[in-house]
Amino acid sequence: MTQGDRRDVAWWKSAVVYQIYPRSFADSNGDGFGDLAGIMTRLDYLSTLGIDVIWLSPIYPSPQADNGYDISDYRDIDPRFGTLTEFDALLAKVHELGMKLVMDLVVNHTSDEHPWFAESRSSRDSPKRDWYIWRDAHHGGEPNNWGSLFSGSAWEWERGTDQYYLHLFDRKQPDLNWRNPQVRKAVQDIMVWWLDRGVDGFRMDVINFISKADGLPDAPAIPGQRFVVAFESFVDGPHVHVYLAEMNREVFGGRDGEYLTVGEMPGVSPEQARLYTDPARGELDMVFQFEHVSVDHGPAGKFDWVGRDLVALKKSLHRWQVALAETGWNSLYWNNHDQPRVVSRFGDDDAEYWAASAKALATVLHGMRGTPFVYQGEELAMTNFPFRSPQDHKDIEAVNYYNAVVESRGDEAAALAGLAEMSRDNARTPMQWDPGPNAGFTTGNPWLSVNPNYTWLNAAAQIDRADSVFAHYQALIRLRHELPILVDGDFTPLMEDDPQIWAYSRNSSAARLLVIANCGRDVRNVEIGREWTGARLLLGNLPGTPAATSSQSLELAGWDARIYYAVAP
Ligand code: TEU
Repeated sequence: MTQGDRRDVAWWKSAVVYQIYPRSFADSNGDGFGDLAGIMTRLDYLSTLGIDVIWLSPIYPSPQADNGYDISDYRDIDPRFGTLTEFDALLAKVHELGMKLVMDLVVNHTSDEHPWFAESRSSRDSPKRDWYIWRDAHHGGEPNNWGSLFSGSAWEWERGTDQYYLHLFDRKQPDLNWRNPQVRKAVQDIMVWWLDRGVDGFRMDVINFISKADGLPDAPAIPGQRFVVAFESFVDGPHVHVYLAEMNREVFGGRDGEYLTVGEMPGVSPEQARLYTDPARGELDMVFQFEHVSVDHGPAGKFDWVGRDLVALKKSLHRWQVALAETGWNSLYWNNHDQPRVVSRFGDDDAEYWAASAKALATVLHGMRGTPFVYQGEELAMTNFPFRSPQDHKDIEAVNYYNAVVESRGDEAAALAGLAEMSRDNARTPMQWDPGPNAGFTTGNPWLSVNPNYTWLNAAAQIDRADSVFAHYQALIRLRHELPILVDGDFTPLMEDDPQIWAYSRNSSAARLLVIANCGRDVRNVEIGREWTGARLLLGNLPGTPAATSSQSLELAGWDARIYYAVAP
């Protein structure tokens, strides 16, 4: 098959998804906490941006230990966010505006306050005992050396029944036992319940963690560490493909409709991702891989931040483009509720380059093959928060980490510096709507401080300006819808070892695209080759860029980014 024939009909291949983190998006009732009624008032904004799908981070009843990623009832709405009636109205309005809505499905674990866990912990004979992962003490201590992703041991002792339960995340997030077919059936029933309500699919939280290695073996020891996160024993575990294929069959089999499934998969390899997203296997449509958002992690983990390495970043994303070219499909993302803001992380958030660098990074991501995801505020180039003290951090991961460092008498100043760069709260500060009080997010007291730059960095200042970051995202989304080559063209990396230029081409039987960006402040002259002479500028991010190339070389100003179009040779 030639490229031109490989036209695929899956609707999500030309779609752009927008992630809402409801507690920080829009507050309608002044309690400082975003809600569904608030989202309702902002749907026109999303329509104007042009996105196709909304993904809502969890809105289910939850003790909110991990901001809703600890669910205590999968079939209702947390009163903080609203009611099921409001949800139905929101969904209807989303559909009326021609968009779709995808729910967050968090089923590697539940809250410890979910009735299933209350039942499971009540006795060793409970019919739901085996719904979670219980083990006896080993030599008077934890069953193995597994560490939690949120610091400390992954095991919590339960005095009542003299056993430990496993929690890969916080102790308030016990892991479900997916080996038990009743658990899998219960999850499938939840999914069907939401699909029957009209939702358009699911984003599945850490779904490649659901199958744990036989016997839960110790992780290879790390000197000086009592507990070790045992990735090799739960990432892409022994039965995960079987569970996902079963889920797909049981939930979506025989259903008519246009659905989207995306699995969040820390530690997934391209080879595994190809299996998860091979349409012939019937598991998932796409996955969120983590390689490119780990290139600035140091040997001691994410808070051991080592700064930007553009070549490593490019090579990582390029590797995924190539690996999933023939089979499978990529998601494309810079941001979500767990990642620091991209303009601060990989761009340049000093005033002079703030807008240009945000647009440049958006350009190189949206020019790739895959389904782009935009996280709330990214379309405005919201930045990291100026964290100073330990009290500034609300996130459970940050708090646990800081306490663990203090406890082990580590370097607290270094811990705070790492947290400032990498804390998830960077992404979670309230959405900046306008220059009014609390950025228009709430009339009350916001649950997390608004970034002080909201006075000039806000949606109202950008939506009607042709040169805004918002307008640039609008243009990229429009191109995704209008240009088939962006969806199915081949990908060829260019100048991969250049420490400052990000460039690649896209090719189909009919056309060619050159995506090129100067990811630094210094002006650069770049040889692009004779074949691009006369190519038409489709999109640029700086004023005054000529409408076509006139020679074999380009002069790129600081953070200059362009997309050129030419017919096939
Ligand atoms: O995150 C999974 C995950 O492993 C990381 O991205 C996590 O955020 C952490 O930074 C690891 O260092 C998902 C959710 O997106 C996240 O919000 C939840 O806290 C987590 O699962 C548990 O449900």
